[in-house]
Amino acid sequence: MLEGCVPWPRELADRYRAAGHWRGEPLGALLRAAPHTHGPRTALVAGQDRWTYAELDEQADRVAAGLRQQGIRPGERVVVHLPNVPELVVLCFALFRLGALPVFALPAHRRTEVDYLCRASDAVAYIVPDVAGGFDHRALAAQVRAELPALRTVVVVGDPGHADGLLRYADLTETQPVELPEPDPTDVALFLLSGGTTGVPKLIPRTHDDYWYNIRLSAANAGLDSDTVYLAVLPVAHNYALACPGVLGTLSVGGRVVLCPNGSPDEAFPLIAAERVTVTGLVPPLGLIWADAVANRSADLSSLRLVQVGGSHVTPEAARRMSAALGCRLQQSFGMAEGLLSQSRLDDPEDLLLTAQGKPLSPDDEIRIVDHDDHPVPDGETGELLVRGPYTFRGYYRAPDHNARAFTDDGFFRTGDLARRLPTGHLVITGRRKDVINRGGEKVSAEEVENHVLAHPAVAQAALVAMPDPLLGERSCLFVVPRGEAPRLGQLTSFLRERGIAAYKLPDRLRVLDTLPQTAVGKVDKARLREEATKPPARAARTVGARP
Ligand code: OOB
Repeated sequence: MLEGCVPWPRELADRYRAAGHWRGEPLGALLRAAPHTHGPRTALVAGQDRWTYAELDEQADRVAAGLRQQGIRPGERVVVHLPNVPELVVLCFALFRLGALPVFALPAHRRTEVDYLCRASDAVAYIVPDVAGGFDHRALAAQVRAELPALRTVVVVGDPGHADGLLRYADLTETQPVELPEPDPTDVALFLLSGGTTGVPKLIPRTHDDYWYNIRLSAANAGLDSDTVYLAVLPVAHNYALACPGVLGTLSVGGRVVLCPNGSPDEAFPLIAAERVTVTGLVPPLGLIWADAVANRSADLSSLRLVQVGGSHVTPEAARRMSAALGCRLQQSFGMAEGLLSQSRLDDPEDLLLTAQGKPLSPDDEIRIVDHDDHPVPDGETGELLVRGPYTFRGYYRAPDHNARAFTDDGFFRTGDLARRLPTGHLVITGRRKDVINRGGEKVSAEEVENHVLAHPAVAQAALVAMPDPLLGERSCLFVVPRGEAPRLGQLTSFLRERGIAAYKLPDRLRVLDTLPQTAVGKVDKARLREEATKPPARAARTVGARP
């Protein structure tokens, strides 16, 4: 296995193979199998453009050859930073076939995250759009490249502009396909990013074998088949829309993928009507926006059969509203880039569907729910969710110290999520032990933001916590102890923007205190701060001794 990655122990790997979970097929073949049966069928729709399976397959071969001609070799890492454009799907297969390893950055990521991802993965190439969401990625790419000599190649999808040495994606597609050695299916196929536990996001290696199993399981659980039309609303660079079942799940069964540039009803509803979309995946805030929008316009959503909702907590009431407004079945989806997927079954009774976050997908998902000492809690009680299984990774990339804490001695991953298990095997996710704010599905590592805030000269101490929000579920509240005059929120967010971090990480609210409350052992008392964050500022100021 790639250096810096942790393999499954032999006994477990043998078991997963014997059970037929791991089938020894490289992910590039996921599309290759399809042309025989689905060749002339439409695989991908983006705007006015449509690709058949055969065309997509050929494009992937050409781009694989083109990347190889650029000197990119099997096992090397390529940071892919694209919005929902067809080139992202082609590149995904091109890299799988070449055996080079995509590292998927999220569209919202900016200089700091990209710089970190390139360094942490030792990337040799970086792939960007020209302009996306009003942001010129070419300038960012040129800057990152100048600072990182290991980054040999920058590819621009669209117009490379005038910066030196940026390669046109269109040139890659001109290359004649070449015969390429097949990558080892037991080895790493791609890297996903963790939602963040401590500090910067960690890299999660996923193998061909384990990811394909993830794709197969979730496609089957959502009842996908060649009549499926999947609308990719969330970023395809994220595991949920990529493979749970998402784009790869749909293509694995010969269905059709429709790319949506963003999830607003204005964009999505006409596409649903025009393409007769049957399945999509949303985060809860978007589900609520859609539910409200349906009432106000005459959209034809009658083709929708299943809407997945996941990525952050959904209340039973919100789930009920979405399902009623969208007029189709809901599927709760609790998942993580690290592996485990827990999803509702198509035949779950209504109450379970609304109140539980589904059931783990594989019979070989081993679940433990434990107390602070790693002892299993009594059945039905809440504890931290630990997991081990055929598509749950065994270690973050090049992170042995962190891995020693993130896993038990017998290889169970500590998810940092709090859960209880129902007698039916369904999981109810009740909260979180990890220091993360889940902003409607976008994960913000408190420590990462605090570290940036601490670099501001006016800040002596900083703590970021979640505060409840009716739409997003949570927003972030930053508590600071100033040095001298207190900074304003606008000053801090401008400062953070200048440091080049993704906009969703910017604090939503600022509270200024004289001191941060501490626990008995002298750590910042975040539970107390979370409580304070819910109170009106004046009362909070009195309780924790903030400045007048
Ligand atoms: C998905 O993946 P990530 O890696 O961005 O985030 C994982 C974390 C989980 O550990 C949990 O804290 C939270 O996001 N989460 C949920 C949830 N789904 C994820 N919390 C409550 N309810 C849910 N339904 O977010 C992801 C990956 C694949 C499929 C779906 C979501």
